[in-house]
Amino acid sequence: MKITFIMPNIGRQEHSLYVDEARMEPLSLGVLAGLTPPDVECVLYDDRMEEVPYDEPTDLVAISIEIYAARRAYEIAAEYRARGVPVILGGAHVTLFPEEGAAYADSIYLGDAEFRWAEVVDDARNRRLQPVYHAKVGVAQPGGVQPRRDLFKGKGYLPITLMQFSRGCRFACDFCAVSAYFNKTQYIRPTREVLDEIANQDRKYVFFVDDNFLSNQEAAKSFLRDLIPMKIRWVSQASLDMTNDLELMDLLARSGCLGHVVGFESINPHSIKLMKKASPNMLGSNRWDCY
Ligand code: B12
Ligand code: SF4
Repeated sequence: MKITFIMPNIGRQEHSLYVDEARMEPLSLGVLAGLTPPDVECVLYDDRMEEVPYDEPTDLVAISIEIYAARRAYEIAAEYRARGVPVILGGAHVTLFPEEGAAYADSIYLGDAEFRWAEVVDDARNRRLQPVYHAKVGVAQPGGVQPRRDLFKGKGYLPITLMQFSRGCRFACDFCAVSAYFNKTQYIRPTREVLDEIANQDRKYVFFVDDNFLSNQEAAKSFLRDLIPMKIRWVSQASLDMTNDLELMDLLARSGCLGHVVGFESINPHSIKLMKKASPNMLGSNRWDCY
């Protein structure tokens, strides 16, 4: 059996003025391939980096969708389905808008792949793919499953390794897909599994693609103490309340942190309050502040 994993672009030049050139490895598909039984052949095509070879024989096409690439994903799905190849769609956008995705695929998968992907593969192998798979969300790669990073080789990605220390975030910003997808909860991986994943790849630069690396500051501090001996350089995404804790700031620096993407969203306190960007309880005071 052969599965073709596809990461769609925002659009192709002939259809769209904007083409994503982020050139970062698609971790979701690496994880999916890592969860796939070893007797299944896995190939990966990244529409952002290369042409998708629609006529190459395959038994199942699995596409990961974030909202900005949905239209392009449906175009790709249509090409494969016209050739009689079954298509399954998954990812944050499909999970949050299942009716839309279902109109363009043989099957949709709602939630994190870890929980039911093996069952999907078994169903596809036996030609009994179900129209929808409902799965939970939560801890990444239980048991230390390693993403298939070999599938990224030779495609021209930036030399930085993407991985996760956690998924989700405890905050309730009402514009945020992460808050809706993870229901205002952060799920943290066992430290040993993350350290093993760092050791199993050969780059010095890591992007922890956590939604809010510092959502639980005490857990983050414990992880950072163990990260120091790994001697990597890393970046992530985190909320601004980190600056209240000098011990945390020190551990960030000592563990090799080069910076965080921080969502300020607005400099207008009224706008911040309207979008529930932070609550007085979270701040431990009556102030509404920028997170
Ligand atoms: C890393 C990241 C980026 C990186 C790009 C990474 C890359 N490889 O190119 C950067 C920083 C560049 C980026 C940019 C943007 N991003 Co971004 N990004 C993320 C982030 C934080 C992590 C993605 C990731 O790797 N997750 C790790 C993998 C393992 O998890 P996963 O993708 O959720 O996949 C799991 C499940 O969803 C499921 N699954 C996924 N696909 C499939 C497919 C199948 C078939 C199955 C069965 C299951 C399945 O199983 C997987 C394993 O459990 C997500 C947040 C998030 N939690 O996903 C936002 C997120 C995807 N980004 C988002 C946005 C809006 C953007 C931007 C538009 C922001 C902006 N305004 O510029 C840009 C657009 C980028 C572009 N294409 O031009 C939104 C998308 C909203 C939505 N509803 O889809 C998210 C969800 C963040 C948010 N707070 O809402 N991003
Ligand atoms: S702090 Fe960031 S990740 Fe958390 S809910 Fe708000 S916008 Fe989303």
